[in-house]
Amino acid sequence: TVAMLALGSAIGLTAVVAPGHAQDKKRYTVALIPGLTTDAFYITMRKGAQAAADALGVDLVFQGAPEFNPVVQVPVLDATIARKPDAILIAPTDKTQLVEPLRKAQDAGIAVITVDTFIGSGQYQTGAGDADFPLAYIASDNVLGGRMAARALAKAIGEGGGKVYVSNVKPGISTTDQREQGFKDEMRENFPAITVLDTQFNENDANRAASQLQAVYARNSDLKGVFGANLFSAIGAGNGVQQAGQTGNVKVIAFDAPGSIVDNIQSGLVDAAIAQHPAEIGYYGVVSAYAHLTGQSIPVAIGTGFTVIDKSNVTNPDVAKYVYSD
Ligand code: T6T
Repeated sequence: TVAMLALGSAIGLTAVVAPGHAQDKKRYTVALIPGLTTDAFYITMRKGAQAAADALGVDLVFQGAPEFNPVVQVPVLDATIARKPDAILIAPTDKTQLVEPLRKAQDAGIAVITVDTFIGSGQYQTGAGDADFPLAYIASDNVLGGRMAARALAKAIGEGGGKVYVSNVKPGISTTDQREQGFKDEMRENFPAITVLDTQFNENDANRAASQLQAVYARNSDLKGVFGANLFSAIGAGNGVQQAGQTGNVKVIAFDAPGSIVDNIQSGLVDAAIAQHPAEIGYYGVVSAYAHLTGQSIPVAIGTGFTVIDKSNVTNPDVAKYVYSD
């Protein structure tokens, strides 16, 4: 390099020497902790995260629990903190129960970013409250998603109105709480002829969501529709409608788009699916972590989009690419 610099100045060139060689560059480790491992939504998020990690030369570790539950997620988080990654991307499974466990990561000097779900109010880096310490929140706009589901269900059941309900996971999860809120607000404000019955909570168990559908239908033979507020709620609600022999009669709007959604839309069991863009969430999660670790400032919130999939567009490749990888 010295000889080249000398030669460069001898012939009047300005040598630009990069600070350090590729092999001196620090390799960062980013851990991604999903809500649960066996969920097409998080499997797709992982793919996006891996694509960014490959592009940036980051080591990505994917470690999660088999259920969407803080009781099993917190030990995974503790074990991850003990391995001292440079950053943790996590989908917290509860708005309050993950605050203290995540503070431990922050205290250990690990950069914390939440993906999909948030802790506290989801307003980070404001100096308010005790859960604003994560650096960024990267996710769908779930209130908007709930409103979109309400509009789709209102359209599916037609002008006359009628009874519908939300099949949901459990209270305390930021995403599904916001979807239910957006759904109910939209119905109240814009579709007053539609009655929203009590929410049925299924603990992320599709079988439970299916039996609940049948129980609600048994009590309300005039039930017109159901909004499945996440992947398992929607699959379960759809199965319940099918088992009750009400395919096409009780309309189903699904949040999320696992592979099975294509058949269910084509068969008429599901009217529309609101697909999130989980690969984008994973991709921007890793990019944000890397930017922060290398001294850049990063946006405190990044919103990713939706694609509404229905019979009219399900075979279009520009739409089908948003169906999740199983
Ligand atoms: O809907 C997604 C995710 O956004 C939510 O936070 C939890 O459930 C899913 O993973 C789907 O199962």
